[in-house]
Amino acid sequence: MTVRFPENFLWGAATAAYQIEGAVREDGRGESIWDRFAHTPGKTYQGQTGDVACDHYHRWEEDVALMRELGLRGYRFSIAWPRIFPEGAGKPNPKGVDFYRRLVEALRGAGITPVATLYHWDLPQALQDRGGWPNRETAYRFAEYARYLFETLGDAIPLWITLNEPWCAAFYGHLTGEHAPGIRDWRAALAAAHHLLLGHGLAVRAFREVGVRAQIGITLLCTHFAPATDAPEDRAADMRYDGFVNRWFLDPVFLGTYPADMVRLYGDLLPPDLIQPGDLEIIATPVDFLGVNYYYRSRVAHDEGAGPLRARVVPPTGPVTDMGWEIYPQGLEVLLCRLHQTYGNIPIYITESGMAARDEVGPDGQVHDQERIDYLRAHFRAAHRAMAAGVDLRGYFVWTLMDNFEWAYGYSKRFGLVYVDYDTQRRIPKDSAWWLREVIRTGEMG
Ligand code: IFM
Repeated sequence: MTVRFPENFLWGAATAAYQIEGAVREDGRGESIWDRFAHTPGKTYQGQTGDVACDHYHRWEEDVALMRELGLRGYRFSIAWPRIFPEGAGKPNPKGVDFYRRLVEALRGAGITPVATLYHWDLPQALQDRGGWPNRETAYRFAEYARYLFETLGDAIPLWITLNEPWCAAFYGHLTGEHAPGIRDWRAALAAAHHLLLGHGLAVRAFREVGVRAQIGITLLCTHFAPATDAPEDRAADMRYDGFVNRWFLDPVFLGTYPADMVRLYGDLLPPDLIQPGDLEIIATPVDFLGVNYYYRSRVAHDEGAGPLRARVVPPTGPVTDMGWEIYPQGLEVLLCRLHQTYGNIPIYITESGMAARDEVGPDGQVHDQERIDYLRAHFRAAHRAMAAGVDLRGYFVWTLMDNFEWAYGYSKRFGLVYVDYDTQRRIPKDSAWWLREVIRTGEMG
């Protein structure tokens, strides 16, 4: 059955600064926690770093031309805080701002809507040295950085996103330690999560105060959880995991409260002075839209020995991507409908969705990634069903424009619509990129 998307649906692709830009020591950029982390032995696959990545900092014109050729209507990128404030605060670096100004102008000239994320995990190392996100002060530095960008680039960018996946920044960064800054401590992780949210709320307030003629939202990792079995203890474990990943961020932003069941569960891990009077009002400052990053389903089982959550994710039963993530498109539909029912009729963009595959350049010089086409088609259909059920979905950004630095996995995972040959930096659009171009051009999909 052919499905049709609205004329003004914002189809695009997404990237993040540290994953594509390279040029980490150029034009006054300061060190970020990811520079420090990736250069620490044992932290990333084969010690790989974002030093060069896709060399986008030098090739951005070619990349914008490519996006235009692929018919993208929107491009979601992130701004590297240490390019703007090399020391995290203080004197801004004009060369950093100029880079993004040129990029935004070129995108607009190519008819592509720029969508900017202010924080996609590259905290200036100077702020980490003062305690990083577990330190409340970082939220205020973030709001200052955000305000400066609103004042300089505000109206040129129609859609602003404060944070990308604060769950990952807080818990991969401060609980499991698999991401920068590599800390392993529940209290630090929960403090980081709260201060990320506080920084988000302060930034939204700054946006309104500056009077930017644009919209602002937040991007959250939204996972579809399901109990591993029908047993009551697995169902309860599923609820806890959902509280841990989804509700801990959605509830404060949209309801102005932390979920009571999780507050009880965390108990002493939340020190009494962490959530200060007035914080939740700031965090719940109304946003214009929600950005949803959806990748997979996770099935959850009760596990008494699994820390405060007493729950663990069990191995998937269905087909998986090269990340081992279960391919479960119907989860996107369920999730979107649930967001709509629980949090109201908020406009939503899918700000990331996509898959890693073992892509290779074939003898014909092309990359035939049929499995990615199948993945995208199934997820677009799920999104379309949610729209038919009343969800105000405004756009869909595929993760990611081109293969890039997949954090701790280095360059070993390829998520791109465009293949990158890292030796030559040659870009080769995969079959999925040409397929997506047709979907965008026709507005429909069979
Ligand atoms: O590459 C990441 C991205 O930076 C954030 N969301 C998930 C993607 C795939 O892991």
